[in-house]
Amino acid sequence: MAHSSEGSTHPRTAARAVLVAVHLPDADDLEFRSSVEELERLVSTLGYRTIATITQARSHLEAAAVLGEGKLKELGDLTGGDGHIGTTAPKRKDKARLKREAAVDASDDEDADDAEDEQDEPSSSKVELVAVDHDLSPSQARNLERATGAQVLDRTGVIIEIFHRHAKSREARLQVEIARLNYTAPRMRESPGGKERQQGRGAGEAALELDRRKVRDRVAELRQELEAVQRDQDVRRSHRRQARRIALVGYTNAGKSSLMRALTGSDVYVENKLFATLDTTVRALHPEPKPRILVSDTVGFIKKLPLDLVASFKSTLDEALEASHLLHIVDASDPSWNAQLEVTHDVLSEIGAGDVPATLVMNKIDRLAPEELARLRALCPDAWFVSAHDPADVAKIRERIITLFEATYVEEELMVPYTRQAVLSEMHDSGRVAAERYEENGIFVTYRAEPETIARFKSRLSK
Ligand SMILES: Nc1nc2c(ncn2[C@@H]2O[C@H](COP(=O)(O)OP(=O)(O)OP(=O)(O)O)[C@@H](O)[C@H]2O)c(=O)[nH]1
Ligand SMILES: [Mg+2]
Repeated sequence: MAHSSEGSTHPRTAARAVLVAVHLPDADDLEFRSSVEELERLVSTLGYRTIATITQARSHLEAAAVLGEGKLKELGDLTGGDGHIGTTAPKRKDKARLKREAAVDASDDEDADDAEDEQDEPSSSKVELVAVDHDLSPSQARNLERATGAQVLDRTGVIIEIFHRHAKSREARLQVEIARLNYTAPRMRESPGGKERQQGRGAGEAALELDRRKVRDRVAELRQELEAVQRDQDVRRSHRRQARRIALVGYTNAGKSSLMRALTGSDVYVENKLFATLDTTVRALHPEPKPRILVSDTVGFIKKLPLDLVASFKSTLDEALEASHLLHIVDASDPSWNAQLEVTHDVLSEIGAGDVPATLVMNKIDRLAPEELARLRALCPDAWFVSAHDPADVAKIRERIITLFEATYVEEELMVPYTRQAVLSEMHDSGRVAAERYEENGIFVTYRAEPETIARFKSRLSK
């Protein structure tokens, strides 16, 4: 698969993680594998090296511990936990009983052993993170923590943690902090270390309630701060509203920032990791056409993007909403590009950008075999096929972007009096001056621009 080797780029000394995934009947094989692989990349973005993946085919997610008893024990062996979800340590088992359990695990249909488990580490290594490729209830997470002795995060938790570590702008930081507190509040528990035992259970619960209230107050405080920041942003944005702009949107790692770099000559951050970009960047298309066109690079989407984060990133993505056109970037070399395309469509409709005109850009074609490229071209005849790494392709995209805007142009002749030559120079910046005729009363300009732009100049010149 396209990214299979990229998740383990960490040195052997990096903190270790074990992945847990349940293969539910509604997921096909490719879906399941790419989801696990994506989780590995997410965990890698957090700085962990995945040493093993525990997978299990089941008909549903078991309420208490996600995994069946045998798999849970296997997980415990890997992490150094006892593999039990009870609060007390299990009784020492005799060999015969262990054998019996192993047999039950292997023969049980529901908990069918999956041959996919990969292990490249002795079981004694300390594992710091167990990442589960499903949403966990707070009690499931707690149970798994008990069984493994490691920190347990579900997909949402991993994604929030990445956003938390990497968000840079004030707005993004506030938004992530809110999402993070909302995620952790229900997962808070009475502080460990026997506080309850000393003070009695009631006191522990009261302390927990107090902590939760503090979290709620903090969230309210952060929301107020966020509103203030957003008011500021809106003022700044309204200055840009006139500008012609496109937004690069798409699945994480599709190559949005690479295209942004190439199209604008800027040095935005590009990296082969998920969620390299968390803030929107706006730059002018370069070399600059007249009028100039602004390009926004946006945060990438991912499947099961926590709703809370979609909501909180809505304002970051509002940039995309303001664009007159979206370039929907797809990593054509990823076997699950189609599913990724769906996810982006869904999130765009969720944030109300479903109707913004969009062009599909199939990126990374340098990684495709000629037959595969031909197949995709036939499948998506209207898409632009490019490699962000190929300057000729980038030049082609630039021309096409300009054409996109000029398609909405209309032509009209305007008369600019000799005393208003400043207006003429503004007209040059906002559209195309096709011809100029110097007459007695002024300059007759054959002008091509957007209808609103023409109307604006006409009204100014009539005053
Ligand atoms: N081979 C190849 N690699 C590409 C191409 N475009 C981007 N990449 C690589 O893909 C990886 C991700 O690129 P980015 O531009 O950071 O992707 P992004 O869509 O901005 O990702 P996020 O910010 O995480 O959402 C980087 O390693 C790029 O070098 C391409 O056309 N061909
Ligand atoms: Mg990016």
